[in-house]
Amino acid sequence: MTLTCKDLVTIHAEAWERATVHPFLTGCQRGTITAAQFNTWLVQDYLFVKDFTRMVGKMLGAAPDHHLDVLLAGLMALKDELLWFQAKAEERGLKLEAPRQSTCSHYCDFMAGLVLEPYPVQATALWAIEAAYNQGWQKPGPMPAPYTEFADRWGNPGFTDYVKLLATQADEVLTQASDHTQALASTTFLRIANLETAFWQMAFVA
Ligand code: HMH
Repeated sequence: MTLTCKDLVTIHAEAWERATVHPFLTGCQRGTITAAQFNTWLVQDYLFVKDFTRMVGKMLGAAPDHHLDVLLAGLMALKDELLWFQAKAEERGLKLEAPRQSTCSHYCDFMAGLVLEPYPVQATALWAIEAAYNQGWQKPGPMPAPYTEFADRWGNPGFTDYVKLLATQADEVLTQASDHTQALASTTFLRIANLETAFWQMAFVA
C-alpha cells in the first residue's frame, strides 16, 4: 500500500470539507461573526498554538536529518505567530490566561500524545494541521477588515509553500512506512479533521 497526503484528503473528503468550510469562516467573510465569537476563537487558538509549538519541538527528536530545516523554519514562524497573537489580544483587550474549552483541551491532549506515534504519523499530522488552516482561511475568498490579516496569516503564498513542503516530507516517509503505520496516519488525519471542525464550532457555544 502506498499512501500520500493527497490520498488522505480524497479518502476523508467529507470530514475534510467540514474541517475547512465552516460558518465561522464564512461569517468572517460576510461580516456576520460577532466580536465575542471571534474573540473566543482568538483566545482558544492562542492556547492551541502554544501546545502546537511544543508538538513541533518534540518532532525534532524524531525527524531524519534532512527534515530538520523545514521544521526549524516552522518553529521560527510559530515564534512570530505567538507574539502576533499576543499583540492581537492586546488590541482587542483580551486576556490570554483563559482556561481551555474542552475541545481545545482534547486537541492539545491529542497533540501531546503524538510523540508516541511513529514519525510518519507525526509528519502527516503536522501537515494536516497546517493544511487545515491554509485551506480554511483561503476558501471563502478575500476577507474584509478586520479579518484580512487573519486570512493572510494562514492563506498567504509563503505559508502555502510551507504546507507543500510539509506534504513532501510526510509523503516521503509515509510511502515507505508499513501498512500498519499508514493506517494509523489515516485515522490520525480523520481525527484532526474532526477536531478542526469542533474547534471552529467552539466560537458558537462559548
Ligand atoms: C485549531 N488548527 C488550529 N489552529 C491553528 N492555528 C492551526 C490549525 C494552524 O496553525
